[in-house]
Amino acid sequence: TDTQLDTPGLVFPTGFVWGAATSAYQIEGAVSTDGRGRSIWDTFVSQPGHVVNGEHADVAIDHYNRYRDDVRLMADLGLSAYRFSVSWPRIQPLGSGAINAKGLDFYKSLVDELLSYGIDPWITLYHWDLPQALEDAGGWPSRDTSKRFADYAAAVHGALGDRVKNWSTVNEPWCAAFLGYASGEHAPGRREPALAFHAAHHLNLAHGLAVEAMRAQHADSRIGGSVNLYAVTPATESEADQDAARRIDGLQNRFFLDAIMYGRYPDDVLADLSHLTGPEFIKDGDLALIAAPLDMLLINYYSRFTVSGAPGGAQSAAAAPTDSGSPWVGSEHVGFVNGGRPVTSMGWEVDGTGLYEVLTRLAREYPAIPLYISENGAAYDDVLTEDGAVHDVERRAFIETHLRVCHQAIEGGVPLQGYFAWSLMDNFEWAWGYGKRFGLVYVDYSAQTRILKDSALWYAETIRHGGLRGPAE
Ligand code: PNW
Repeated sequence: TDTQLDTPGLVFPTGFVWGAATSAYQIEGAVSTDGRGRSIWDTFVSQPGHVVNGEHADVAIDHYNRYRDDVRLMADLGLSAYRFSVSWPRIQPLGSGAINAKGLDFYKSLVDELLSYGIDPWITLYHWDLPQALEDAGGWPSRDTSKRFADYAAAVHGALGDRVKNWSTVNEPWCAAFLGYASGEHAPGRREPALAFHAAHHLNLAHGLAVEAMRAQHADSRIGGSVNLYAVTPATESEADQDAARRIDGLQNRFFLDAIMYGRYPDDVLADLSHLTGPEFIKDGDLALIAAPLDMLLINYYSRFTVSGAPGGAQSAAAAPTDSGSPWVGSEHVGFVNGGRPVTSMGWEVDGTGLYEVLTRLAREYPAIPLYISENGAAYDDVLTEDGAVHDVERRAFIETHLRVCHQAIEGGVPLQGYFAWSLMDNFEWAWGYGKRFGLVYVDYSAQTRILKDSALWYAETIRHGGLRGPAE
């Protein structure tokens, strides 16, 4: 029987986007095929100590060769949209200049395949695979990289903008800047806190310049940026803990949101960072460019941070698997404490109410703009049973909990218009390698076979029904 009829509140609005997401380096493999250049991740994984077990993504899940089968899987799940990223070094092997037609052809074929099944392609232009040649020229701490990104964005958008409506510029500038250039747990693995701040600004500038370049081409495109937001709570009401929460919220959330939404950096965050570097790298006019009007905001949500100003807390909320510094530039003393919630196999606390806080805060403090959850999901230690199933009850519960929160937020007036699960398939989880599985689809990494986990079957049913059927288990 259809329990949906008994719980009418759980049907999502017509037109709600049901999606799943991936990124190029995490799934494609084929790193030397069809003229692809090297990215900072190719370099980073080749150096010892950066990735658990020395793993790399030369083959990953071979999506470059198996994309037709993978799109058929998406169709089987009934996805209305698929969010993927374009690999910059496939399009411009050295990060600038002539376009590599074969690289572009891959994404044209992928888009055609998606459209043939009625699946809406959502392109992310930058998901961390900077061409190595641009890193050699200074990387994101160099202002020139922002301009190179705008050229690249214009090239991809010019070629695909007639068939792809939804575009996102930079995925999670916080990670690209502070994990890449401060803690060094992500490529390019540099530990230069002041330059990480410069990188963050240039990633914002790259976003703004790319929006401007794309607007001049296809007027009907919908363009947004992707930010990873956290709910942040002080461990206690003490002044020190509240100051710690202000700092982490400032660097993680407000620094990026205030810039792209309002064209300003928060004064308190600038003060937290002022001992590191002078402000000259932020030029007049930059923030106006960064605040180029957007059609939507894409939010990646995973967890809540509970923070303490007392020394002696854990060094990093992200709990990097490799030797690394702190990503919390200017606030290295802040401690991350256990909030007492169940954790995923990343050690990240599961907290749906944090997503509610993030969504309602956006609706309250930032201009009314359509919102999408562009990533939400969890890694668990999946077990493939002898009969070829994966009973990932925890992942299913995780997604269900967060979808309930989405629904509640929509009922409360939050303009949330879609949800993308991270990830469609198990894949290369950056510094953690293949040990952390986020997929709705299980991947056998030696045979390259794909198996729908129980969570995928459940998600497909949810999509078919346009919402959740019964009360949470
Ligand atoms: C996001 N942190 O990464 C990315 O967009 C995905 O590519 C990734 O696979 C997914 O989340 C799961 O990790 C993050 O340390 C990586 O706070 C690290 C952090 C946050 C997000």
